[in-house]
Amino acid sequence: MFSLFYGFYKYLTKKDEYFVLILGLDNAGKTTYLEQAKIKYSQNLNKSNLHRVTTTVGMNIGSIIIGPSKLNFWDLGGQEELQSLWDKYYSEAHAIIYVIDSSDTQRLTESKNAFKKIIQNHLINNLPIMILLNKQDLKDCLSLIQIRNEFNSLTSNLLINQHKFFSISAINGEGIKESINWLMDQMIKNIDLKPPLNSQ
Ligand code: G3D
Repeated sequence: MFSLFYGFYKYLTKKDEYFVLILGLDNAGKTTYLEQAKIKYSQNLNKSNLHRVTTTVGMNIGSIIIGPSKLNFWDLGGQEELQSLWDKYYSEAHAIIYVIDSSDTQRLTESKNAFKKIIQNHLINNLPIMILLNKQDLKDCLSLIQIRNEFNSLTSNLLINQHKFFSISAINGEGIKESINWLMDQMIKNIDLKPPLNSQ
């Protein structure tokens, strides 16, 4: 009898696991985005966690549950010497989030170059790519249209439905749910090419 109930319990709690990389230059707001996502999708975390965010050095890991799916985020360090490690994670990933600091016009070219390297790698072919224009709360930040135009020469090589730009403010939590919902939908649509792992 116990094994019957245990089997049923296991069936109910089984999750489809997806792995999502959060990439972008250091200071773009990757860790803040991850912390906000955890807050938005969990009742146990509160905003005070945001004050403890420090720039990503190495890797931060976090996960959220959305219905029958578990999204595991790998927030990788964006410093130049750490960017060479990003491609080690591509084969495991189901999607990529690329975070840009919209207020940092001086580093936009550097960010474009880092993004170019990502999309040139064949391992990310067919993966959904979400480009987050962060820090939209700051005055004088670049708009979605301005950054999209800047990145157009690169994103024109991607399939239309494969990528999307979102204006967000990770610190205020604006755009977090909309962006994650889009990513979730894309990963589900992509299930034949990149199936999730099943786990407990
Ligand atoms: P990283 O993980 O990409 O390196 P962090 O970046 O998440 O550590 O963020 C770097 C800095 O940007 C942090 O400030 C953080 O509070 C700030 N930040 C992140 N998102 C936003 C945003 O949407 N708006 C604004 N105004 N700031 C943001 P500090 O001062 O701690 O370095």
